[in-house]
Amino acid sequence: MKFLRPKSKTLLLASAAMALAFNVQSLPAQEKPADHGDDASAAYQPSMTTLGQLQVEIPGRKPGDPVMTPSEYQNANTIYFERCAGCHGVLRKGATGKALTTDITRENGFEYLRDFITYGSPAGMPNWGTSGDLTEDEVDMMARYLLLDPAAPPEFGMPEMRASWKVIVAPADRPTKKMNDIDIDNLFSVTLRDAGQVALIDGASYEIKTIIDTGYAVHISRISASGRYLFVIGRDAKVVMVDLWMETPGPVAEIKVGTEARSIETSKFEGWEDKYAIAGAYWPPQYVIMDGDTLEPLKIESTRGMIYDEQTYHPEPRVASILASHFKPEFIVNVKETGKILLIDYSDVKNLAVTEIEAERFLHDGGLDSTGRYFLVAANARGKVAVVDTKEGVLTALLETGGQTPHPGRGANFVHPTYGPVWATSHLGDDTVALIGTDPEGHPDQAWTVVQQLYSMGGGSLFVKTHPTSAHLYVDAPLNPDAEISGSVAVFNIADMSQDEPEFVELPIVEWAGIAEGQPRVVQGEFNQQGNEVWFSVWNAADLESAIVVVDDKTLELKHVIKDPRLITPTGKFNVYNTRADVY
Ligand code: DHE
Repeated sequence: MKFLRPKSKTLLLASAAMALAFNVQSLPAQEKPADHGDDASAAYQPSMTTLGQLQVEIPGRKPGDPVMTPSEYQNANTIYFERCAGCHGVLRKGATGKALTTDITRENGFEYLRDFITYGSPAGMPNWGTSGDLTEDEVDMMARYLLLDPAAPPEFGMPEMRASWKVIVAPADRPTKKMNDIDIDNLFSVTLRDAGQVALIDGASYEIKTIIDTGYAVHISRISASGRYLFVIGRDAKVVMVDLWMETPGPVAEIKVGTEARSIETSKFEGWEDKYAIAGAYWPPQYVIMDGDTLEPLKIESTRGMIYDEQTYHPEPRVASILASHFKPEFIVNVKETGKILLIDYSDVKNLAVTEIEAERFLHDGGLDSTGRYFLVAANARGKVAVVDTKEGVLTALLETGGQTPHPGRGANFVHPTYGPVWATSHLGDDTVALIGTDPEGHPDQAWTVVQQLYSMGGGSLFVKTHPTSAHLYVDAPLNPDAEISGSVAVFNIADMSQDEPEFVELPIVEWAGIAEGQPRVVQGEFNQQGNEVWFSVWNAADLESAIVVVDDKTLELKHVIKDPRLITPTGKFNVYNTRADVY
């Protein structure tokens, strides 16, 4: 079943949608002043839940400090890390939001802070009080908390990493050949976010082969170049390494690389396959290169330093996406707050050579073009995409996508009927999809420019997807406040893109899943290895039924629904072959 939906231009989202990224059940009552500018992109900010759980003490008191009990300070600290630190920073020195250090907060005073938290601001601060997200007492407590110095979370260096490091099955005790009959290249590692697990699901039979415990609020999976090892990272910065050759694939090593983290990758350059893994942390701001067989931590590098343009010091620049180059023995590490893209040469870890590329602030997610040579990464809060030539090690372009808050995931590569090879990104803040030319040789006039803007179902999109064999581009919108939109996927026919305003069809994925309870969101398409099926997660609240819906890419019809009580909050899906070979 499919139908057309009228095209809408820009659709800004209510702040309620933001909370849904992390808690799909809660839809706070809205009583917003009309001028608030908080949309989906403003609210799609990291929730530093692991940091919020740390036990903290009130830092040394100063004369005039507000009265606060230790338990109030602890509660306020938890709320700060879950809801505020994503924008205002762990140390309150500011990121996309303003700095909230005590020199500033004390100048403004208690009443100003209380009103600001209650009503929000047109610049993007949510109205925590009037939205019902925080009670009056909580707002009062947060205003007092901000008048006290922040409690700096602990560092996490080599002693802490080594203490957390476990080799569960030593390399010598692992199988010397594949011991199962699983078609590993067509296996999907599926994030079960709130369960802290991944499900390994067979791409042909849809059978759940096994469920593996991983880190808290598990985030993404990446695969070693050979396809043998699967690496999973949780938001608590726990990395779990799984051997897919074992009779039943299971963990062979684990480590914690910090307190908060989001990204993991493995070495892919010829001759260096499976040699190293790298993980990046939000806190402390650092990355670590690890042995690819055991996760032994080898080298930790801090990302603290100067912001690329103003050259002022930033104390906590988070590591966002990491990608392995196919052209050099290098990892491409994107440092959010300083706006630097680091090319880390792992051929000599002892004498580490790092090329530092000035790009743009707030780098987030991205992927390679179809040749694997160019890396395109969104500086999402700046509405831009930076393009790095991984062969030459230079910034090739920095362009505006024309939409609000690009969020490509790894993006989508296809051959446009008019403009040749392009890479696509959708946007969190509006319904546009930007198609960027990626062929400087064959289509020099179009290279690194937005050649076409498509209009999809609405704002709140997180991921686009296609496959080299597919004739379609899929665009989700899980953060859109309209249940019909967040429960569907838009599909553009690539051949139609020669028209000025190509239409799309909308697939009612939640309806196909047959889930009546809750307001599940459809998130992240992922193709099977052959490229004839695309899988979507139907992401419901943790205590409600979720599912994975498999769509036939040729007919755009429902092919299969995977349901199982163990499929709790499925979100990202990583097909082993497509992930290791960067097919997207
Ligand atoms: Fe993600 C990728 C950070 C919330 C699902 N996410 C990424 C990457 C980063 C990131 C830096 C790129 C990793 C890489 O390529 O190395 N994500 C963040 C956040 O900071 C944020 C906004 C808030 C947070 O507190 O974590 C966030 N992410 C989410 C979700 O709520 C999602 C939708 C559901 C979930 O499981 O958590 C989510 N993020 C994903 C997925 C990818 C991802 C599925 C990988 C996409 C791919 O195709 O590779």
